[in-house]
Amino acid sequence: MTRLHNELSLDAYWMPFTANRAFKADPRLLVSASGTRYRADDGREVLDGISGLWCCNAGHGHPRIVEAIANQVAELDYATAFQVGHPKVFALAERLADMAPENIDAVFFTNSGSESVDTALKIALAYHHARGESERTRFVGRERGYHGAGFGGTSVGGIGNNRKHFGPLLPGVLHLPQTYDHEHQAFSRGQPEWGAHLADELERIVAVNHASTIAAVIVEPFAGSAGVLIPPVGYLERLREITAKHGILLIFDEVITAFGRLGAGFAAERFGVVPDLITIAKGLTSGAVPMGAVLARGEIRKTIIDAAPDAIELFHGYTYSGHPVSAAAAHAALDVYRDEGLFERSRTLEPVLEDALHGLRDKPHVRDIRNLGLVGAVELEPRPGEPTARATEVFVRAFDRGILVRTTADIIAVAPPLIVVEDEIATLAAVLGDVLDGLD
Ligand code: PXG
Ligand code: PLP
Repeated sequence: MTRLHNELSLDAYWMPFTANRAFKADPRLLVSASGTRYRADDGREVLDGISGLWCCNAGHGHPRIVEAIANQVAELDYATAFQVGHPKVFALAERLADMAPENIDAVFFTNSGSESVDTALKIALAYHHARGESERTRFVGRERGYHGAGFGGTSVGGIGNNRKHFGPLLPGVLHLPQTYDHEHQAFSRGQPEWGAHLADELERIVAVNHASTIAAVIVEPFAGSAGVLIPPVGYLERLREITAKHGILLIFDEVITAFGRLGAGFAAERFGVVPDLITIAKGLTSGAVPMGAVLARGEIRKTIIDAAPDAIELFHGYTYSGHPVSAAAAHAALDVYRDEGLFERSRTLEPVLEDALHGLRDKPHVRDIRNLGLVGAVELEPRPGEPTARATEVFVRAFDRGILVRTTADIIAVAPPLIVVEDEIATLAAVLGDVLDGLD
């Protein structure tokens, strides 16, 4: 069959987070999708093992989401959010406030996770400023954290490759140690028992820098991009205690963890730990159109608004904040999550995915397997002298065998749509197992 890319110039497109030369030498094109499956340009079906990119939680092309988008673009394609509004976005904010943990009831819309993170960092600074503590300007991120590609998110992020070419970034940023430890955590099912004490490093950071200089701590409830690092039992609780004690805001970056990935609306709910700010994107619209948001404690917004003269209180926003088409898509995605019970489904499938992945334990090169909710990772021993090569080979071979996964370093991540069925989870694990069997 003629593959589309033989007739298509691939030259002009500068691909994001991609090895452009390798891709263009051996391109992979997806041309359509429905449910849990993509179709590639050679006609093959590809099972989506990573929900697009951790975002298509309701699967692809859900008729209710498609219809909502089509109707909305015809009815009201765009309305500025600056000094004007439209009804759906107000209703969406109410819905998100109702879903969010108690006291988190102010919603600021963005278009992506990166914008949500930069927005949350700016809100944290504005909040302290409004309280007369404008010397609180430092942010604390975490090693191996990913918080998007903006300058703020890159600064608090903790993945060296993402930072190394971009100069000094935001001043004053500090990083907590990462929470993964092979010796103490390998092959944990669910949250590892070991590692809560790593949160105490925040006390050391506070002691050295003084709480009065620190605006906020930002962490992913589990680190996604860096390879599925699950928080140790008690770790997030301890971060919450220490931040509260020192008047430091706690931001949960829930761009991946919200909307059912952990079997609940938010990781905050699953872990029973309530931060001050939550960043979301991805699953908010099930990935169908871009949208993100920051959810804030009402008191944070009130403080900023009350401190301002009777004019614009927060000088921040985006042309497409609260875009009508995105708002319509988000309403439809939330309807689907509710009506199809997808968060509960994620909880039900959690042990199925756990058993399937841990069944790969004795395959060649496997160094660790970990999981929580409907997400898991298989970490491989790197090939000597060729880090990342093994996992990259798994990615390519799995794709050729009709499975889309995500790899980072030598870690294979899986996070299927919440509509996945047990047979598909079995297929996913079986194909990965075969691919590992055939690997040098
Ligand atoms: N925060 C977190 C926790 C994320 O996972 C972002 C922010 C940025 O969102 P946008 O929508 O601006 O991309 C993300 C995005 C990977 C991978 O390697 C993960 C993401 C993006 C790209 C690749 O798994 N997550
Ligand atoms: N650059 C220019 C020249 C602009 O006029 C704008 C918005 O008006 C932006 C950047 C920001 O774009 P957005 O609001 O879509 O983030």
